[in-house]
Amino acid sequence: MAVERTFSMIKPDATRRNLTGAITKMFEEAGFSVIASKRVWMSRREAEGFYAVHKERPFFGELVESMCSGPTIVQVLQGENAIARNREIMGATNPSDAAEGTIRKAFALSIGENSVHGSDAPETASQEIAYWFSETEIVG
Ligand code: YYY
Ligand code: MG
Repeated sequence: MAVERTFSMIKPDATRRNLTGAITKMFEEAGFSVIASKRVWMSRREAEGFYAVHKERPFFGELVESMCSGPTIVQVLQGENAIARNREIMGATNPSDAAEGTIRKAFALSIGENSVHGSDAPETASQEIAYWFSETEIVG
């Protein structure tokens, strides 16, 4: 299995509750290396651009509102099979469907305030990493 990089974000509902360390620890304990990390309070425009794939969905307005409601931590995680494993560790989008031991099961408040984002495929991982980080900010 190849070493991959994926984009991960700790959302405002989680930074607000001081869960940055607890969530990062769960990724590190699962074997990921945090090879880039910064705290960003995104603008409406940045949030709309980041989630552009969802712009026709009924929840888009609320999603953008919630992503702009406080600081986020954007990170690049590196590890074996990182893209799929990050999704497993996050758990299902809706916390009521999330498995025991996942981040969303432990911390998410609702489907909209579900504490973490992770890329869903190699193409989106590359795009999302490049959306938030320059090459010099990533130290592998
Ligand atoms: O990739 P993931 O975050 O698990 O779910 P997506 O289907 O890509 O949706 C992105 C984001 O939108 C989700 O994390 C919360 C929000 N959302 C929502 O508020 N209500 C929905 N019914 C679906 C998604
Ligand atoms: Mg998604």
